[in-house]
Amino acid sequence: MKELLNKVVSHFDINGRAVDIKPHGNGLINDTYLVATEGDAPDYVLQRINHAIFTDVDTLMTNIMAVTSHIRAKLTTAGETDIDRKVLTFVPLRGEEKYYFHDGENYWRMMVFIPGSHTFEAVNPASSRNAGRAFGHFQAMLVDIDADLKESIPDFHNMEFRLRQLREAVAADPVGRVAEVKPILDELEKRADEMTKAERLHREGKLPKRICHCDTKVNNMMFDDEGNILCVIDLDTVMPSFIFSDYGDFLRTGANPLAEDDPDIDRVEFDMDIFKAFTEGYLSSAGGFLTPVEVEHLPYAVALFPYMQAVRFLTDYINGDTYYKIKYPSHNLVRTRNQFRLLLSVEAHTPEMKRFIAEKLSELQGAD
Ligand code: GN1
Ligand code: MG
Repeated sequence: MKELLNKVVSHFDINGRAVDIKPHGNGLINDTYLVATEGDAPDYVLQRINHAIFTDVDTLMTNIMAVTSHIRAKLTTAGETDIDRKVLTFVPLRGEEKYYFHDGENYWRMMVFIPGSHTFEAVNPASSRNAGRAFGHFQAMLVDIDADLKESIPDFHNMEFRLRQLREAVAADPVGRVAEVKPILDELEKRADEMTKAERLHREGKLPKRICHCDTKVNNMMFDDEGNILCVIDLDTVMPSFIFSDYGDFLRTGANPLAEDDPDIDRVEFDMDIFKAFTEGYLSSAGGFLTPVEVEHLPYAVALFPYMQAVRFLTDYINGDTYYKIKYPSHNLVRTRNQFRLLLSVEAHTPEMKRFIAEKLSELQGAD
């Protein structure tokens, strides 16, 4: 493995000589390594792109390069400092304007490691407010991008599609797990109509797609030593989607005091302080471009992501764990139960969320 990693690194146009390569981070999809270099040269992050999931690596890297260069230009125009820590820098291959390497079997890419940056698995109200502002800002900067971004995973956050996949898995029942999960399946089915609302609104021309990050879980964000957000990472899923993707998926992880796979689900409780702080931050930077329909459906987005994730984890469990990395046989079922419990808590807090958003909006409008 070491030899392969060294060989892969040698194809990229990095500064300095790589002296150490070790596994890095907690992603469920790609394999990530930290590449330390000699002397003053920057360190790098090397990733093997999961080609079974991202089947069109060229589209994916084209999206990422379009988005990062657009953001870089925006930050420059706005007179920001320290830009190299606020947007990812990808490394080209030696002698080629190409940003990924195919070794015949696997696809790889490299980016500059941002010094003094950290990821976290949990947030507090202050860092959530920063995160809200950062994701609102991320979407706002991309509102006017004129590159034609494609979906790197078709129908990625399409709830109708995710339910179809679940129903196909149930019908096939390839490893005989359906009987065991019947009660939770029924609960999910009960909510199917309500949860597919976004697709209907879109078909009726009432809800736009915009460029979103689509994987805004807490550990996909880089913070500096003071707890300020530097930038968002894990850009594979940047694509056109409903703004709900980024708003809802952050709260799915940020406002759950437990990890998404913690089996102690009686302790799952949607954290309203995190919700309030994140929403305030988000509205402060995204409020300017959001339409009334988008704002009205923010509480729907908060429920949609635990629901969608429960559907996706359960589908993978029924299919015999072919998508997410697992550590033990019932891992995907434990994740499903955790996410479903979170959904119940979100449902209980929905009236309070609606009141809070209405209040914030009237404050924002009053401030105009
Ligand atoms: C995956 O790659 P990672 O671990 O950040 C997944 C997300 C899920 C998440 C659940 C491409 O994200 O959609 O929300 O796991 N990414 C893909 O933890 O499926
Ligand atoms: Mg990640």
